[in-house]
Amino acid sequence: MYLPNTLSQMFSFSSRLYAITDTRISGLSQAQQVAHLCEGGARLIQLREKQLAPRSFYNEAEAAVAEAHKNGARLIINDRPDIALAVGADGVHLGQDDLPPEAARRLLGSDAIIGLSTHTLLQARAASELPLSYLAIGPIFATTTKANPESVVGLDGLRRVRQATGAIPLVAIGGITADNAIHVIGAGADAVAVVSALLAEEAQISDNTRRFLRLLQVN
Ligand code: 3NM
Repeated sequence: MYLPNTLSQMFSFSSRLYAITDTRISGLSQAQQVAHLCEGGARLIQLREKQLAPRSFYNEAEAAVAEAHKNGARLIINDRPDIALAVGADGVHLGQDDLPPEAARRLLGSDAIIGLSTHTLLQARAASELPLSYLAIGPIFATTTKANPESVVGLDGLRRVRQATGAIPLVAIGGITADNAIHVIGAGADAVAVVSALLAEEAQISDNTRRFLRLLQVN
């Protein structure tokens, strides 16, 4: 069964900051990262885990979702709809090679937040037809956080994606810092997804988060 995209499946970015965890960069557990990000005011967080076996990821995700929900934040699981479902997360973020969005939607239901990574105008245009809550485009700028990143999209590329994808909420990712975030929003992103500029120094995670949130209060 193909589920057409509907407005109810879309997602309103009440905050323009979409924080993403990385245990390698932060040196912290998933739940610890979520706690620091929430302390700084983050209310939308993605758990990104590329190394752990599914059982360990499940355990980490269970603790992280409890921490997020205690703080009124929504938690999205990267790559794994099964783990998102099992821990009661708010949704899943899929890559181009993960389960198809239609299948994740069937598993998680119409209220789940489901996002998809895209890296080209063609992929973004195709994604805008799928039952997604948002689509992500990146890398906007060069990044060392992701292994083998695709070609840089740039701000002009982001503008073209914005024009080609209609009303679907658009998240920009890759190389976004406190210095360039406002230009990314100006080029049409509804939110910025950020890893290293939030997490690079453990003692600074909540301050960095506050700084981004202050910067992004654009109307
Ligand atoms: N996905 P940072 S770029 C996880 O292009 C991820 O889809 C990307 O990390 C994509 O904020 C990226 O440290 C890394 O650059 C983002």
